[in-house]
Amino acid sequence: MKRFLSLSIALVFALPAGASAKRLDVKEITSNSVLTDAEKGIVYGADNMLDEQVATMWVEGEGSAGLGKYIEVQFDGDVELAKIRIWGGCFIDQEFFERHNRLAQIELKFTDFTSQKFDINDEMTPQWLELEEPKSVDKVKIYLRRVHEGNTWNDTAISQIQFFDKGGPTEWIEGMSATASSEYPDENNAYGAHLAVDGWLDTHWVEGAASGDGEFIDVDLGGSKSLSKFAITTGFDTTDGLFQGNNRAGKVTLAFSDGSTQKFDLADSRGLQVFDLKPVTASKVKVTFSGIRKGKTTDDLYIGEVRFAP
Ligand SMILES: [Ca+2]
Ligand SMILES: [Ca+2]
Repeated sequence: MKRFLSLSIALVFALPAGASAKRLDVKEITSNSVLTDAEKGIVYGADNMLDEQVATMWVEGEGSAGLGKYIEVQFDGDVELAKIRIWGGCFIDQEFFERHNRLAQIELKFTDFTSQKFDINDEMTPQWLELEEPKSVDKVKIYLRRVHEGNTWNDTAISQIQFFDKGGPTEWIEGMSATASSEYPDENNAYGAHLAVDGWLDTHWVEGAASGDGEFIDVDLGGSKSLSKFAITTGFDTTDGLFQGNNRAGKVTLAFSDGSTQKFDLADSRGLQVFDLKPVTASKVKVTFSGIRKGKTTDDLYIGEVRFAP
């Protein structure tokens, strides 16, 4: 069996206590410097910072580290910007993180001509940057000021960026952990159950039994939580071809730790599918898959993300 995904990701996100803010919608994100790999046909554009994929990133296109270049973020109207969470490097794995430049300092410039600088630690974890006080803005420019130098390439990467206001509920519960009925064996643990709750759409749990029918993921919510929404991606949904090539789930059953269950039919499509839950309070959820739709090339079920919202 051929495996296409070579990411060996063992990210455990250290999620700080600041995770209780509402995410702000970005209308457009651009940069005045973008790396293009003409040979491979890859553009490391700024929108790669919004796609929730760990394997895609913005990279500045200068021969240098890109200091002085900027990213421009246009929000969907006026927002109260209070916090930024940034993955300021290449987050594919620790080796690639160290080979590229990582952010050491950025400067935010606002349309009222004020600005604020932020120092960023050289750690492979998303970092929270808090404004001195929340600011009403419709756009912001983010300038590269200093980097931690890569040991191989003088290229500065940002894998993901998110913007938040001060209050409001978290969109999805973070800091969940997971185990599974089986895992596709891999020495780098590249298909483990933790990859179904890591926040990245392009990392997947893959079962290690037969077709995936009756296989399950046990999700630990990290404490008793009131739940109102459930979301899931099914299949190897990075591309249409990979999606068709591998098994997808057609049905999912959620068994909550309070003893109740809820069932959902899944569309046979790529991307996040979001469902309203009948209100339920639980600390754990067993997520069981059935109604398997068979792939053209392998008989393995892929699940990219399982999410719950308060
Ligand atoms: Ca990305
Ligand atoms: Ca994932």
